[in-house]
Amino acid sequence: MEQLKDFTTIEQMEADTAKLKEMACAACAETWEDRKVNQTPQCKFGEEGICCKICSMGPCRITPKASRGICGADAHAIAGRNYLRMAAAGSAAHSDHGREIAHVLHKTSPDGSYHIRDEGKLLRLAAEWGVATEGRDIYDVAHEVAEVGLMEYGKPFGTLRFLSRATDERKQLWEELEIAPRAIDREVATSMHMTHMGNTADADALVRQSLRVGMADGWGGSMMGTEFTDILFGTPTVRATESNLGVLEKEMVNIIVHGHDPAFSEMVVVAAETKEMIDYARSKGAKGINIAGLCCTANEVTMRHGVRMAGNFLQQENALLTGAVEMICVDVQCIFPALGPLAECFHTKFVTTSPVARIPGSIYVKFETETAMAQATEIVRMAIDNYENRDQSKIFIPESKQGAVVGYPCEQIIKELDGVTNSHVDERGSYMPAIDAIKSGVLRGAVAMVGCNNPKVRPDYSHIEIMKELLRNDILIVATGCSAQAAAKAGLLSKEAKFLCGAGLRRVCELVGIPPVLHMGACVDISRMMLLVTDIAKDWGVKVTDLPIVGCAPEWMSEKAVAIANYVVATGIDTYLGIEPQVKGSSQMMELITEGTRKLTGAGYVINKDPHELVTAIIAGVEAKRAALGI
Ligand code: BF8
Ligand code: SF4
Repeated sequence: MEQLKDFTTIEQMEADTAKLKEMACAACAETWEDRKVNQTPQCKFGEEGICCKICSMGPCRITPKASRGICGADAHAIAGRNYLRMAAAGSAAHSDHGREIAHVLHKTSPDGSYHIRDEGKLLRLAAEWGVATEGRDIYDVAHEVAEVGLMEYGKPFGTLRFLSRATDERKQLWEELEIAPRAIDREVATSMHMTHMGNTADADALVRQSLRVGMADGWGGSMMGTEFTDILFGTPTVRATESNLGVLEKEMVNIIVHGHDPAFSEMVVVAAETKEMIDYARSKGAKGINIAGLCCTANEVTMRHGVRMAGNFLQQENALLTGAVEMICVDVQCIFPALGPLAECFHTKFVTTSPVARIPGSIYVKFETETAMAQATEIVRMAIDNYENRDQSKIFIPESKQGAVVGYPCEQIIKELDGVTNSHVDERGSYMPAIDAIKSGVLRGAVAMVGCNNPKVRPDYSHIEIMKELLRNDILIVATGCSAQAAAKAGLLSKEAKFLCGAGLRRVCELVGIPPVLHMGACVDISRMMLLVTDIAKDWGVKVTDLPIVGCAPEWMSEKAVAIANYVVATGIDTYLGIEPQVKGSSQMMELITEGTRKLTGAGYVINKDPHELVTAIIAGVEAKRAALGI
């Protein structure tokens, strides 16, 4: 008899947090919940995007009696410039992460810390970029591919190479709109230039540049980050893992890797698996070493090693509050500076590794590619040495955890589909089985669930509620980032989640042998989603904008999310947001990001703070696309 699995509910997750909060009070520690109270009410001008401090004549704020800043900039110019700066910062962050990975690829060698794991992918990319491979050493090819990739950041002429992967319709449109991104750094610099005092004050032009700088990320830096990470550490394949704080082990040395760039965490994982380190941990009275991940670093290492996920963004403090973490080792992005003072309330060692993310209260170990493995081993040793400093009275590890199946990049999705129908038509394979399922109505469509969680709303609630409703309505989900981890915590990445699905989606899951929410990776891997949608459109023979496929970021918070939302919309995919972009003080900006871009790219934002209303809008949007296709 089939049984409904015991899925962790949001209430159970909140009960765990409440108990951990008690531990925090006992340890005199402060968490984001306390700081949120201190920050309430939040600044209205900031919230509406109508505070400007880009020159020292300001700050200027738009009010009923002051409709312009001192220079004459109005609400539309101010909100538009702030918005573009967010997109530019987000693009810069993702793309700089991609650049770091390119440098690691450039340093690979047979006897170094970093090797080529996916030769096939490297050779395919070399062919795509016209890099000679015949009779050459694979490492020579890798170094040249890395150099060509690095040139994408600063080349003086032309547009980005990866744009050639898009549909002809998109390529032509981007050229016509003059939003095809040139060199990645150039789009970031141009955005900063445009928003300097005394430059663009026209909201429409600012939104167009937001699309362009966003695409420099999605079809540039992020895509490169994804491709090069696959080449270095292997293209992910399906793996079983677990998620939530219950993955921390009472009798093992717990090391958490947190951030985004997997170059160093990969080494930490490898070092922790060596006999030398395991023996050392045992000699200190631990049963072994337990590596767990947070945020997108977790997504990266879970897809390639099955490393378990301790949780997503707003769970980073909770992890330390368990009192059972010997070390939290971070790289870049989404790291609370609060971890410094918080770690001091416990025995936890807080290690920062990147000059890009220096944080007071941490031990700084500057990660170098040449010495990565030796440094990782030292760090693991430091964590083991810290095991004996645990204060047993401060330990509480919640039991909640769920099984998850992860690792569905495009290659894996194709492989699963091929397994069902043998539809392999060319080197890439075909999405026709999925397309047929959508055409017949067995699947109504697909939604890409992405993005952070955010204290502005009940954390994870919107992600989970929206996903469950989509599954009930036979809508397949692909997920990345903290959204994928919210799904994992709620059991939605398990194959048993098919019991939450409508009859059609459940049948597909059973036939193909997949969970109904497919984990595609970290936030840089939203670039995988762009290629997935592009290739589905090509196989189907329709435009991207015609597909019953949309994106949703119900709890987004970061500037990276603004960059992402812009490239998703530029790619022709409607994007449903549960948090309002900070432009409400400008009627023009609100119109431009919802309806204005629709006239340009065929897609725009739909914004609704109520998750139930938002999912109703998503389903209506998917059904409207179906109706327009006549299916
Ligand atoms: O890059 S979803 S909170 S962890 S920004 Fe950060 Fe947001 Fe999480 Fe990954 Ni993406
Ligand atoms: Fe004020 Fe204009 Fe300076 Fe902004 S750029 S701070 S609106 S004077």
